[in-house]
Amino acid sequence: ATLVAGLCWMGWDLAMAQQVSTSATTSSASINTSTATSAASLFATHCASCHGAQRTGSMGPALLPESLARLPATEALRVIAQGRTATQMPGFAGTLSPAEIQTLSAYIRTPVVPAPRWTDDDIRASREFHPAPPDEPATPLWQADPMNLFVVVEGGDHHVSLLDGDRLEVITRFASRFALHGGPKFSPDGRYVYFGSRDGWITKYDLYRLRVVAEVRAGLNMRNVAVSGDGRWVIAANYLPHALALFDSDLQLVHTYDARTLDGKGSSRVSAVYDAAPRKSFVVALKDIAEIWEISYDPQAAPIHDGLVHDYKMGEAIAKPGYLGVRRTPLDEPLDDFFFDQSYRHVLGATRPKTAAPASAQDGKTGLGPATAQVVNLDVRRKIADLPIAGMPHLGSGITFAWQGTTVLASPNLQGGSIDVIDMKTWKPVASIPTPGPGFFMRSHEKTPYAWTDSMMSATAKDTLTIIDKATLQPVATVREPGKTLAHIEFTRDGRLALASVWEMQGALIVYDAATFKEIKRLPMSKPVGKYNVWNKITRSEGTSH
Ligand code: DHE
Repeated sequence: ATLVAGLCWMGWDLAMAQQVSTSATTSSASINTSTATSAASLFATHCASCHGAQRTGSMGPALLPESLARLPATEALRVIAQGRTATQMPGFAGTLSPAEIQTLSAYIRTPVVPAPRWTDDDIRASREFHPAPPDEPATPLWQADPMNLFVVVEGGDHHVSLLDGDRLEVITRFASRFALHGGPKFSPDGRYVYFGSRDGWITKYDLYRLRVVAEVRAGLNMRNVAVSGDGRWVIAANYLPHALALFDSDLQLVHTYDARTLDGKGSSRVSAVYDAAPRKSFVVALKDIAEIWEISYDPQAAPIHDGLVHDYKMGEAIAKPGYLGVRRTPLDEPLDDFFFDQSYRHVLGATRPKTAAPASAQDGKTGLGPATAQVVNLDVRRKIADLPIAGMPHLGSGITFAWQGTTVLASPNLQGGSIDVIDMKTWKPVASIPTPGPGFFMRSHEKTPYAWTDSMMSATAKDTLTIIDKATLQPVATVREPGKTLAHIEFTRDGRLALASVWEMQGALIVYDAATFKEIKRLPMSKPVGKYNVWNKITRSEGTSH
């Protein structure tokens, strides 16, 4: 009963849980029977609600030997005891004894038998499609500027609010899948939005007709989704299985790409996939293989013919050898997180340190090995520069803007309180802007002189947003929500208003005047983790995430 309740709480129905091609039976290869029983019970009590009753992942990652291959045993013990910085993983040192932590650490390295699988057939069987009624008009059910809508993901009770960015009123609010993660992605005309959940669901929602069009489970543990610039393709990056899944715009599976080395011996979690619209391609980072992949959706794509390439044969779907094939660029190390320059010729990527900071060091600079960051040119297909960023850069949240005749990248750092600013011509640092503590997100807009960032990873300054003058690279103001977590900013289409989240269960969206920094309006929301403006997203504004 507890497991069923847990599954339902996680947004799974039982039928769906049974579709997972696995059994919860645990091998006793490395632990004896009675220890296995107590390990399973410890897991069900403390871990299953986030990591899935069958360890196949949900809000937390899958806890299977397959996905923990790169995690040293000592690190697993440390993470269970102390938690993991920059994630939702809490520490259990105060709840569990050292022996229980040892038991859990061994348990998650014990294979689930048979191994969890999520096949193409599982993906296809999971799809639900709700075609439009034949006489449905293609007009919105509401009156508002369709380009100034905001989609607000409310993580507290797993809902999404659709906000009119002019009137600052909620048009509708609907239930989402459990634990959406990453930015939702819009179709090029801004009518449809695609959400991705940590446990693998993609939902296509019609913003005009206010209804779910299609849903599919792309994997068991998913990182993010991307939509092609021509609106024809949707692609999902998975940790489990180690694969990308490519869909048409109505979420019919077209192809899965195994994240494997060319010789087939190594496989990898997929860190993230992004659309590079000007290149008509998807760009893919792999967490365990030192390669970056580019998958062209340009029907005129040049043939792929060097030795590094694995050309996926998709039968009739491949009209030309380069079309929807994988072009591999070898790197020195795998990438966790990356960002494009405005031309999309360069990828700015970071490899996170192998060991995370202890929770107590969140405001400090201790406990971490160095992160490495690099610039890869997608045309010449090699690393062209090292990026001089210390700590734990969060390049995925970076923004670019013009500064003193050049373009700079500004990126938050998950460790230490500063914003790194890099000249994108020379790839050299030009400033390190102090903030009161480490932050996660950064935003600006072409029509505002300021960039806004949070310090949500800081115990003492999580309630403060820092506003930075883009001309002087100096902090000029702060806004605070004392004692609460204040984070994730997005601007209206015209850049006049900045919307920030009070990240609490009884939270709110606060609307600030972007010139005076005065609060204009406050809308109650349930932990509004992120908000996304249709116009800023579909025009790939330099101040927002892509
Ligand atoms: Fe995220 C985006 C990776 C933890 C909230 N996060 C992203 C993206 C990546 C990423 C690759 C870009 C995907 C996209 O938009 O298409 N996130 C990671 C991690 O590796 C990390 C550190 C560890 C993990 O557990 O996955 C991580 N992320 C978190 C959180 O703990 C956050 C704060 C809370 C949560 O809901 O999980 C969180 N991540 C977000 C949000 C975005 C995001 C709100 C979209 C930002 C945007 O403005 O586009």
